[in-house]
Amino acid sequence: KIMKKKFKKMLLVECDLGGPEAGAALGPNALYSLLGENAELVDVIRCAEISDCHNTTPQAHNLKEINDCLYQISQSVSEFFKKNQNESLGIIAGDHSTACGSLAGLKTANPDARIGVIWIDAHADIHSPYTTPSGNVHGMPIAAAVGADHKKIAINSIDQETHAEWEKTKRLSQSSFTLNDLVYIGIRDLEQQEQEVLEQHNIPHYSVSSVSRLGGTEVATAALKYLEHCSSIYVSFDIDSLDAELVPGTGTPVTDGLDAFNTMKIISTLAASDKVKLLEVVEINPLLDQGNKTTELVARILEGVF
Ligand code: 4U7
Ligand code: MN
Ligand code: MN
Ligand code: MN
Repeated sequence: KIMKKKFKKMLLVECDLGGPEAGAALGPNALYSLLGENAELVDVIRCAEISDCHNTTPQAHNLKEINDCLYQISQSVSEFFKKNQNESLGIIAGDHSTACGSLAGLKTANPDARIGVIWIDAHADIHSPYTTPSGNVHGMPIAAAVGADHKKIAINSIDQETHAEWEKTKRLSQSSFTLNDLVYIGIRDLEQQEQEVLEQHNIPHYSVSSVSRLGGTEVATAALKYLEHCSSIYVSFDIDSLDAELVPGTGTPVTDGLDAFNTMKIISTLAASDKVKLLEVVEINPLLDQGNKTTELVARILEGVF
């Protein structure tokens, strides 16, 4: 059976500065090495190592170095889309903090595009330094991408350096989309502040139980329909959307997650849409894995598209 894979061209982003521990920076290479020889490497971006960071930003750990990485990602992604107008790009990244850089790149290449976002995750990733309980930037990429602060519902006060770096993050992130053009799939571990933002903006969400009830194909089709008015679509696949038992090799596993079959259906249905230009896979941590269990499962889920 000869099948042309949609996301044949790949960008690797080796970063683990946004998560609670080191190791996610090794995820991209681990997954890439399981893909067939059809995969074509566009670029590899290496973030600073955790041990080299001074971490002077307590409400957003390592944000200075993460900003350097976001800049490089944005450059690389926009260059790709400027050169390859009608093509699609697959990204394998480390922790999820880098996703706003990918979105910024897509936006920069096509400033007039209305970008829709499908976020498959156990988490909503919509914290800002003002609301984060952990200071981990992988919980903040959506807030960064839309330029939101949630100051009114703050639980943290921000020191000067965190403030300055966060302003830079938002600037780099370009306000690449708006919360009217966001759909979540699989979220189930949210803080109250995140819940409030979701309610306030009426952001639609397909729960794990709705995925089991309706099936992955139906849910993906409904998500695409919701974003009908968008001209291009970005998909973020955080592997912790899958059930914790299936993915021991991730930093923030959550029980009662998606099953592999429906997740594969979701991904392949989304990939079949011409509007889906960018699919990003994140949060594999080989140092936490049982053997190669997590990476192998993710490779199987992505088999038809990567
Ligand atoms: B991921 C968390 F508090 N919300 O902000 C936080 F539960 O990219 C988790 O989705 C964030 O894996 C998880 O630290 C970020 C926590
Ligand atoms: Mn997550
Ligand atoms: Mn995430
Ligand atoms: Mn995680």
